[in-house]
This record gives sequence, C-alpha cells and structure tokens, in this order.
Amino acid sequence: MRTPFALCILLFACTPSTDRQAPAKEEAPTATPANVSHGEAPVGTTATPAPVEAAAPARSTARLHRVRLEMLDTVVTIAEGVRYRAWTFAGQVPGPVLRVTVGDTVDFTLVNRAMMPHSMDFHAAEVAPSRAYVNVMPKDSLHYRWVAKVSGAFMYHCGTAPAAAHIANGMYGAVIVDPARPRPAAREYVLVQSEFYTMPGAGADSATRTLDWPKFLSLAPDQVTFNGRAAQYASHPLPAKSGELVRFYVVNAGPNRVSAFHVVGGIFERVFMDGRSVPTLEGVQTVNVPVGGGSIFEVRPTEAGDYPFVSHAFADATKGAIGILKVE
Ligand SMILES: [Cu+2]
Repeated sequence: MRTPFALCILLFACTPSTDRQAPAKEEAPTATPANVSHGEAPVGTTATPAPVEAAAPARSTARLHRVRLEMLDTVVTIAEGVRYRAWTFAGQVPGPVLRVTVGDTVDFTLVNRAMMPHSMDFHAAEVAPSRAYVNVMPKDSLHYRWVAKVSGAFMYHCGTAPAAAHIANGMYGAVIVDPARPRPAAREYVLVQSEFYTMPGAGADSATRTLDWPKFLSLAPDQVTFNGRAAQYASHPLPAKSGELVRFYVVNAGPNRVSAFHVVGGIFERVFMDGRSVPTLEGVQTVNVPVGGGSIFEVRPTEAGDYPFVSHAFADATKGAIGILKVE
C-alpha cells in the first residue's frame, strides 16, 4: 500500500535528529559533471606519451630468453603529485613486461639489491615453488629455468611472506605467452591493474607515502591504477585507429580488488581468459579479471572518438582505474 504523502512528511519530520547530524567525512561529489562519458578523470591528448608505456613489447622470435631482474627499493609516482616508497622489480611498478612464445625457455636470474628477502613467482611457469619460488637474501641471487607451456596473460610477483605486503608495495608484473601460431595482427596494450593503500611516511620523509596496513585489511585503497599510476591513460590516452583490432592484455595484480574490465562504447569481440587458446567468451561487455589472473580482450572501435576503459567497479574507476582509448 502506498504511503500517503502527508504521512511521508510527518515521518521525515519525526526522524531523530541524530540521523542528520555531522556529514560523513567523504561526501559524494556535487560538481557539474564533465561533458564526456565517464568523466571521472580529465582527458588529455596523445601528444605526449604516458609516464608508463602501455604498448605491448613486440612478439619475440628468440627461443631462449635470458632474463635478469634486480629487486630494489625506490620511490615511484602512483598518482599526479603522489610519491610512494615502493619495493620493485627493476626499479619500476609494475616490473618489466616479459613476452615469450609457447615452447620458449626462460633462463631467469633474480638479484636482490634491496633490504630484505624477496622472491619471484611466475604464474606462467609450472615448477615446484619449494625449489624456484624461494627467498633470495639481500646481496644474494637465484637462478632457475622454466618453459612456457601455456599461452595467455599472466601475473608474476614476489611471494615472500607476507606476500600481501610485497605485492601491495609494488612487486608484480605481467608475462605474455604467445601461442606458437601468432594471434591476428592488432594494436596491443598491456594493462596491469593494482591498488595502493597509503599513509604518510615516517619522520622527515612524510611526503613520501608508505603502506597503510589497516587500509589494506579493510580493502580501502587510495589509488587503483593501470600500470602503477592513477588515471595516467586518461591524461595521456592510448591511440588507436578506426576499425583497427585493439588487443588488451589485462593482468590484475590486486592485491585485493577484482577488475571488472569494460570498454565504454565497445563490445569485446573475443575474450581469452587466462591461458585459453580459444576464446572463452565472444560478444561480451564486461569481464572480471580475478586478483592474480589475466585475460586477453579484443575490441574493434569503428567510430572516431574517446572510448574510456575502466574497471566497472566504480569506486575503483574513481580512484584511478580508468583510461581512454582515443580512436582516430
Ligand atoms: Cu618481495
């Protein structure tokens, strides 16, 4: 039964005043929205490249890949004007993209130039973790080999306990494993989604932020990023051409938030989840990439314009999991 209008007014008037006391700390935005779909972040031009390259490295023809990664502590920028004291592979967050082909051997050396033990866990490898994914002490190194047997987009990360802290501090990256028969030609981008949970650093270094453990446990990140920097591909859109096949290799490093990957204005022609060599899905709008997972997305925009790509979990898009594919 519908509540009479007068009764509604009465109920509202009788609402205990405690319900309308001091506003919450975080208020929903009330400003006039940008005149662009998904205007969560200002859209720039393609005139200057983004701080972190998103273009995928070229497919390799080498069958043996000698990869040497140094782990070191460094300060990185995770959003415009926001610096973070990170633990890294090769001094960057995410670490370098590694690209190999099914059947290739990765001859891997891990060097620890940081202050504490670290390790490396390749999701693209099938090895005994107790042999390969072991701690490397500071000033020490580790060497092992693995063969890429399954194609797909894979995460790699430090697995040293607490892995939560090592991943939250920036120790992750992506491996692309190509099928032996190459995928169709496309414009290719790699996006590693991840979160940062931050608080001011100690003492004189308060301007550089560090990991906030209670925020981490509460799943309340300050930034959610593609390739380690909030909204960098909105301010520096990724170019594409009308009618061109665009392929996104999306790896979700987390450490906590599922990515609901979506391209506004597009429908994915094909999605290859994890190591699937045949499409898992065709003609889909949004597909979750689980934490610790990766998928390959193919979309073909046919009209010139700006196409936002987001995690459709919109708290995360608001915190930086947003970019623009600029189609010309
Ligand atoms: Cu580590």
